Amino acid sequence: MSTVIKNGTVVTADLTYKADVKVEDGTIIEIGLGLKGDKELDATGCYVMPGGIDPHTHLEMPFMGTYSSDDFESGTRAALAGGTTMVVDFALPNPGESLLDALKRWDNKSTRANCDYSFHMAVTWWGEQVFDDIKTVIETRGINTFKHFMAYKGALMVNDDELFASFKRLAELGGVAMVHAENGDVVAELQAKLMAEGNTGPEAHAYSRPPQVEGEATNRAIMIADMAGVPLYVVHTSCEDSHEAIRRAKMQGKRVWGEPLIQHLTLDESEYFNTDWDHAARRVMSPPFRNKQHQDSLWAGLQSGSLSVVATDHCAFTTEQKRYGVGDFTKIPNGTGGLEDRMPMLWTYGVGMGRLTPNEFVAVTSTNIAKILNCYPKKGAILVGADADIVVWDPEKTKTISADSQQSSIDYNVFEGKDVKGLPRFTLTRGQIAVHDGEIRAQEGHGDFVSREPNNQVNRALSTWKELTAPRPVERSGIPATGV
Ligand code: DUC
Ligand code: ZN
Ligand code: ZN
Ligand code: ZN
Repeated sequence: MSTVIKNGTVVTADLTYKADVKVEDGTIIEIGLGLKGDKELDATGCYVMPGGIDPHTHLEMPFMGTYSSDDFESGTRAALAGGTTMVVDFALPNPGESLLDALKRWDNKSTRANCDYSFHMAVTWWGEQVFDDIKTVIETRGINTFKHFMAYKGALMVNDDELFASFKRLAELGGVAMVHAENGDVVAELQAKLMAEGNTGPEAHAYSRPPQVEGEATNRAIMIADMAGVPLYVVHTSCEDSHEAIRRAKMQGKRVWGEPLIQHLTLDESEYFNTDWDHAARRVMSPPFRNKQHQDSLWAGLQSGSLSVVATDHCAFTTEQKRYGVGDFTKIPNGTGGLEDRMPMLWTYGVGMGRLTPNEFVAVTSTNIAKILNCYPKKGAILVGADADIVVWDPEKTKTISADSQQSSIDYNVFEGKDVKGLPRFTLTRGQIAVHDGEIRAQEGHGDFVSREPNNQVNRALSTWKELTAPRPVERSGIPATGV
C-alpha cells in the first residue's frame, strides 16, 4: 500500500522545491511531480518537512523524590501532535549500577512509544564497571552519546576527574560526550545561603543558578573535552555566558555543539516573579529562564550557526508534584514540558517573526541533530530511502496553546495562552498517519528503537593541542649527581 503526499512544497535543511513524496512500507520510495499511489494526502499550501527530532526528553524519569509525569506513551503522543517524530531520552544508572542494567529499565518503559526513539546513556558515577560498560553500550546497544551532569551535587553529579576519565574513554571508542553544564558546588552553596536568609520561594531557584554557574561549567567542560580529544554537546544552553564559550570553541576549530531549549527562547525570568506560587513553581527548571538579553543571544546563535539544535528537556511534573517544594524551593521538582509545542512555538517566534528561514527551521529541529547523533539520513531527511517520518506543515493553521487540549498528562502548560501560527496538517511516523488536522491517531507501541553507531570518522575533536604537546622526555647530557 503506497501513499503519496501531493501538491506540497518540500522543505529540507538546504532545499525548497515543489514535489510529491511517495511512501511505502515506512520509507520514502519516490520524490517527483505527478506521482500516483494507492492513497493520497493533500498537502496543498503546506510544507513537507522531515519530522522533528527532540534529542532531550525525560519520560517517566525518577527525579527529586518522584517520577516525571509523562511516560513514553503520553510523551510521544504529545510529540507527534506537534510534528515531532523521534525523541531521545536519557537512561540514568543509579549509583553503583551497571549501565546495562539501567538500559534494561529504559527498554521496558519505551515499549509503549508511539514514535521512534533512541537513548543517550548517562554517566552518573565512575569506576572500572562503567569503563567496561561504555564499550559494551557503544558496541552492542547502538548508543553513541553519553551525558554527564556537572550539577545535582550528591545525586547525579560527577566531578572533574570522572569527567576526564569518561571523556577519554569516549574519545577512544568514537562516542560523543554531552554535559549538563552548571557548577554544582556553587549551586549547592547558593541554595543553602538563600534558604538560610529566608529566600524559600520559587524565585530563589533562579537566584541560585545565575548565568555564571553555567558559563563556568561550559568553559570547563570544553577545556576538559579538548584535552581528552572528544566532541562535546552542551545540552540546554540558556545564556550568553555559555553560548560565548561554545562560540569561541567553534572558532578555535573544536567540535562543540550548543542546544537552546524552546522554553529559554520564548519565556523569560519574569515568570518567577509572578505572585502566584504555582505559576512560578511550574516554571522551575534547570537552568532557569533568563532575561531578554540572554534570549537575544540564543536567537542570534541559531541564526549564525553557533548554536545547532532546539530541544525541550521535556520533564513534566504536575502542580501537586511541584508543591513538594512549598517552603523549600530546593525541593521543587525541576522540569517543564514542551514536546507538543516546540515546533509550533519555534515556527511562530522563529520563522513567523523573520528570525529563521524555513530551511533553518528544519536544520535546527531535525537535520542537524540527526547528523550529530549519526542517524542521518535515516532520520532528518526527505530523501529516497529515508524513514517516512514526515510532517506536512500548514503555515496558516492557528491555535491558542492550552492545557485543556494538550496531550501531555499534566494539568497546566508553561505556554498557556500563546497564539501559534504554523501546525501539522499530517504527522507521519514511518509512513503511518499519527495526526490529521489535530485528530490524534497515534498507535501505542508503534515506535522502534533507533540504533546509532559510533562515527569514528566524524566524531573526532579537531583540536591539535595534544599532538603539539605530546609528552616527550628531553634528552640531556649533563645530569647532576643526586644529593648535596
Ligand atoms: N533539568 C531539569 O529542569 N529537569 C530535568 C533535569 C535537568 O537537568
Ligand atoms: Zn540537564
Ligand atoms: Zn535534561
Ligand atoms: Zn485534512
